[in-house]
Amino acid sequence: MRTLFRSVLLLLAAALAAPATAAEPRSPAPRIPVILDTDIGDDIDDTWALVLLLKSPEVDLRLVVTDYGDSGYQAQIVARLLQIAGRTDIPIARGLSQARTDRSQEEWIRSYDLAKYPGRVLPDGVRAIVDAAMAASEPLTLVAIGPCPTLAAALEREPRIAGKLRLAGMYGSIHVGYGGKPSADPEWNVKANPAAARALLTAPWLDAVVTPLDTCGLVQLKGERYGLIRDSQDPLVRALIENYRLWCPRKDWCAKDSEYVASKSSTLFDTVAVYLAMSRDLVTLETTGVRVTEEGMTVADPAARPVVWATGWKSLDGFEEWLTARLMAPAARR
Ligand SMILES: [Ca+2]
Repeated sequence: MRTLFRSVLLLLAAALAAPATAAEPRSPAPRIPVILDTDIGDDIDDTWALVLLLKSPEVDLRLVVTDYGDSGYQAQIVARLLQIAGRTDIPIARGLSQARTDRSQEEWIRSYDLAKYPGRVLPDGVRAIVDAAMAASEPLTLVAIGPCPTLAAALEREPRIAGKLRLAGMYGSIHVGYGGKPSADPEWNVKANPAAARALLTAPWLDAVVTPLDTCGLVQLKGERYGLIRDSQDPLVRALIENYRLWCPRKDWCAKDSEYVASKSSTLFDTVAVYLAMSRDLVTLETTGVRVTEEGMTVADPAARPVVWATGWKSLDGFEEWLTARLMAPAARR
């Protein structure tokens, strides 16, 4: 009963967090047009981030670009999730395929035939990014949550896209490393492809806000909040948890703990970039340029182009509550 009561409270919270369109039918809040660039199919947090985008009424998801993976495998995961969400209107673009062997969500798409997907799957992710940015009559928000060779190639092919896009990304480590360690680490998205991260973090975007490990590395749902997500009957959230259950045994640290998936999420790094596309209310910010080293460090450099870094939480608890409420809410409209 307590759980039911809490579900009702969370749904109420989600409703209150939504734009006030019901009260103001003549002037609905404009939605934020978003391009997602994701290395989905490796760490499971990208799947959480995509579901979060699909659950966010503020967002108008215009394009999903797969990056830094086997783009066919990645497109299958995105396609199946969009189909479950009833959002096959959102085009998928295949990024530059990398020779990567990580296919830890493969079981989930093993019998899924991408050729039968009713939506559009564009073969050239670089072109799709350039075309979407240059054709837009308003600034788009680029949610970038993985190593980004496809994005870097798009910037090289058409540098003017930077002037059309706002960046909300998950990159680097400023003061805090993995697991809250009080010194910076080479963060995966940067370390995997430092040249691409350097291109991304120094491009002249309209606006750039990034969650480094300092904030995103601390997000993990546990206890009652996680229990609500784990037990949700919502088709999209069920697909998310199904993916998580299949993914966990493919990661040694998760596989060795038989209670892990039953009791908590993994670290949900990428969900914070999705949040930053909509709001900065729950974080504290620092503005600095960074130098990206070959080892994948992001070192403050006042001479570099400034980026806004979400280096602290005003309320991590508030974020985790918001995230839970969002995932428990019905999927956003088209
Ligand atoms: Ca990612």
